[in-house]
Amino acid sequence: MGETYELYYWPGIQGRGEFIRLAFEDAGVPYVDVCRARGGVARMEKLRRGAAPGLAPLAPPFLKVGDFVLAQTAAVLHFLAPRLGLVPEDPRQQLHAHQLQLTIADFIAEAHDTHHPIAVSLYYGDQKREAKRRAVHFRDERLPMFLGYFERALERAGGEHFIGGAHTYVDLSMFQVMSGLAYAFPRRMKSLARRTRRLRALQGRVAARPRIAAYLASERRLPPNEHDLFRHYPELDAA
Ligand SMILES: N[C@@H](CCC(=O)N[C@@H](CS)C(=O)NCC(=O)O)C(=O)O
Repeated sequence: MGETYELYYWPGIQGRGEFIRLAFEDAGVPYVDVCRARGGVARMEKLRRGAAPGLAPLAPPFLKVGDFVLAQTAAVLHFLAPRLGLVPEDPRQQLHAHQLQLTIADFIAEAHDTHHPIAVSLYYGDQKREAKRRAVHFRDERLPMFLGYFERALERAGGEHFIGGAHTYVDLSMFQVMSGLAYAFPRRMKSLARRTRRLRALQGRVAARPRIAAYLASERRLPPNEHDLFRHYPELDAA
């Protein structure tokens, strides 16, 4: 293909776009974060309405390379990773990476639903009571369940990396999940610290990778905020 990689995602939040940004940043491969420039959101909306040939994306993030447009975070990473050197060549390992990324997608959807349990079209303030109820179950049941699964998967893979002893996009994505959870649920994540030793060590190793460290210190890395997927509402957190 050889063309420019264009990433389409909402400006102002890390969101699901961040999983794709981290892959480009870690690989040191140039990409255009289209919506961060003037007129970018309008271009994104045109593509959502079907302006490019072929299948139109339903929701961002999506990637455009030449006239090929691809949506769904996990599918975009599955497509990009071999090109960016972020997954081994073995097709089974690529599918296991994809499986883990899809599980991450399930996990972050549940994290999001703690602050929007009724509808994304409503403000948080309009669903605060339901959010509190939902957050109890997320903190007590779902969060330990997902984190336990990922901690065990990392242990079974040797403790350093999720796939084949190699650094992959799944390691990068897990860094993002752990960072987001630490921001949104600091008290609960602290109480789970002993049960997430390997995941926290992985988070530290990814943050220390030279290109990732440079990215995190740059203006390109947006600060977390309460419009994002991971939001810090103290009333939704508890040890
Ligand atoms: N399963 C999709 C979810 C995409 C998604 O929910 N995108 C959000 C932003 S993070 C959005 O803009 N949704 C618009 C909508 O659902 O109308 C993925 O993983 O990429």
